[in-house]
Amino acid sequence: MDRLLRMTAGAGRVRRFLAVTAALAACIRCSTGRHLGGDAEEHDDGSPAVCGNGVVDDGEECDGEPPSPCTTACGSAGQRRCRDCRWDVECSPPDEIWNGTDDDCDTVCDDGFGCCAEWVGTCATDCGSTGRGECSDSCVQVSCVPPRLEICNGADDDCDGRVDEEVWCPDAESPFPWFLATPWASARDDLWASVGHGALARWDGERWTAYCADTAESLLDLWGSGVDDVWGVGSGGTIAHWDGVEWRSSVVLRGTNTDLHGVGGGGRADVWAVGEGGTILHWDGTRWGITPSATTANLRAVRASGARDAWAVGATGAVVHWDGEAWRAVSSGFATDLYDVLSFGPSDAWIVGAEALLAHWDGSGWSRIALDGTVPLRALFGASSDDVWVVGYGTTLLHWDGASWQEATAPSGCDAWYFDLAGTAADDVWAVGSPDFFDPGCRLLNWDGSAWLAVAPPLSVMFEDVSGSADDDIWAVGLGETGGVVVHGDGVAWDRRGLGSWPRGVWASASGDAWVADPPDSGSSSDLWHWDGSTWRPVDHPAGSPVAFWGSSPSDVWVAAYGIQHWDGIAWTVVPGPYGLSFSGFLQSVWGFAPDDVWVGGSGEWVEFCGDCWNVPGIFHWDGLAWSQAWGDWWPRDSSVVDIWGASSDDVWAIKRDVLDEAWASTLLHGNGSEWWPDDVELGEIHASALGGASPDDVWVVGGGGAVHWDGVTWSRAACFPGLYEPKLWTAPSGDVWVAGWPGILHRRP
Ligand SMILES: [Ca+2]
Ligand SMILES: [Ca+2]
Ligand SMILES: [Ca+2]
Ligand SMILES: [Ca+2]
Repeated sequence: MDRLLRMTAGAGRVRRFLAVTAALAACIRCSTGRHLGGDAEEHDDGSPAVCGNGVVDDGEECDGEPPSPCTTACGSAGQRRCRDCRWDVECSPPDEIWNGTDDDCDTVCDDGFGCCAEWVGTCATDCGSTGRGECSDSCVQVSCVPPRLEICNGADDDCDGRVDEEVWCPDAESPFPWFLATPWASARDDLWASVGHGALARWDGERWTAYCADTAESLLDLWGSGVDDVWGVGSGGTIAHWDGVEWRSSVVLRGTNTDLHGVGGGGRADVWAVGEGGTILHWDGTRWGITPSATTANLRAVRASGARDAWAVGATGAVVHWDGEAWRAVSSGFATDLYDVLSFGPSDAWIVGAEALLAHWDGSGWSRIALDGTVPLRALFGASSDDVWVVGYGTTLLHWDGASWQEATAPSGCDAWYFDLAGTAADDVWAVGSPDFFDPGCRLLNWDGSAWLAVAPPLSVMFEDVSGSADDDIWAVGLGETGGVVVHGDGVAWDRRGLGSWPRGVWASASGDAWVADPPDSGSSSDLWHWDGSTWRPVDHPAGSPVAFWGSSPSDVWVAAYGIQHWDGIAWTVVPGPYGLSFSGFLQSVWGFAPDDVWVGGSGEWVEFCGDCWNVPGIFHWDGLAWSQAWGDWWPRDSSVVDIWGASSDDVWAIKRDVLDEAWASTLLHGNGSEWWPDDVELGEIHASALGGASPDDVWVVGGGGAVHWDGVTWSRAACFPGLYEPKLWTAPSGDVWVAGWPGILHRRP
């Protein structure tokens, strides 16, 4: 009953309000002296227009109309009001709402809410790194997710408090990157290149930084639509994506394990990847899917000028074209392998290939450009249809100006072989060439619109060995441009000096006590140098060609040479071989655990027997009194034990390499103190040259083709290992690993 009374009372208030409003309106109208229908008469008799009478008189734009919809300067739905009988000149914006756009035209999207709706992009993480965030709630600020993998930048990217951990980072001592391939640029200060085994290098206009793409596979091509959208493809169907914050490959569903060689596209939601057996995949902005390709040829490259024009080329002259509906085979008439394609539209495309093949598509057929020689042409880049570059094996740099092809000049002294191109404009083109130890600055050139200029820092040292006594006392040796080089790292910086002519081995016995082997084949004044904490001095030793060391203390150091020799703190002496005979094989590796527990490995390159010597490849053990052969490859004798390392005398690993095999096939041997056997780990692509570890369940095997890691249970291939030639390895008790090879040093923090 009470409720009914209240409702009735409420209804009464509404009725009273309406009555008052009507009366007021009537009053206003009355006070103007007007009434409906009287305007025409007033106008006719020349009386002045009256604003507010609801009639649009001469000189008025409006009078009492409701606001009219309009589009604001910032694109939102606004209103124009009738004020003083004139329409607003400006379209008034509405209040801001949470919709992903700026409604009130203050340039800020969804201000007053937690974040801009549907926003996805880069943001600052809690630890100051660049992360990725999204706005999915009107009241919540963006939660900024840090990258999962470290970038080699001296900073903590994943916000776990550790800097550059668990990635292989190029050391500052050695200018990086060492091997450049598959360049792609989004801007003058944003150049990417693959540097092998899942590692990438990025040039920001001032310096290079190493990135990890979370894969052990090398990325064979890169292409992107912008600074925050770059794709890389590689062997085993690998597809990696850069979103502006991090590279990710493990999460990309790709639908193939076929080797992919090329990637290119027309935009962010239109990307093609091509590979073996005519494989073509397409990214539609959401997912990758297989597309019928009209060929079974191995495809090497793909380029698109838009959604309705893409070309893919490959082995034995294979060309297919995408017209927006399907891929269709287009006869090239050439039987040679094609390596790259460039398209400006359905009637303007270029291809290059083996045997100096360069041809143009005019919409109806291919016409070949006559060139001297038979060098393969490798890559194309064009800023516009009258500005096209071609590089090939050799120093060839060709330019099309819309009328003719001309040969361009590399910087004076540069005779690197240029094999790939990238660019962003007519005056910003990159050419990548082969690394050359003696011609280091020429491997990366930039065209500034008028000349090709060398850009890359010089390669510095062909590192041969690395050793240390702690993670703040590391030595590395090698060949520099002007002779032997020894560098010492204190964990912060490297100190570099010349020593010897071409040092091959180094050993840190303790802090302030180190040895360098400089074999006599390089014409050095001494084979062995000793560091006493303040200076290097040559030390006499029995003849031989020392290469590898191990020691338990400054007064117990062994050097593998032409035989094995021992330092007791005072002098070097030859240690007799097994059965009292002398070693004559070339020993390459030595490791031990105590003065009476030492292992050496050697080479069996020589197959002839000698009367009183051991020349088979093998592993020998010293028990304090004599050597015994622990393992030996009696036949064939064409292998070599190139490195030995163990966590303890009953847990020793060794790398046996087939020295006659061009691919340097290697096998990992494992010993338990009484017998040795080959381990199952696949080292085929690794070309293993060194091993080491910090504990029985933390062992690394590295080579020119990457690295594998033993965690005590399984071996796994290391992701993101920048290419190095014939690396050596040293592991600190801390778990820090240094790998030194040609032409640089990698450091992996645990
Ligand atoms: Ca706004
Ligand atoms: Ca808004
Ligand atoms: Ca970290
Ligand atoms: Ca970092």
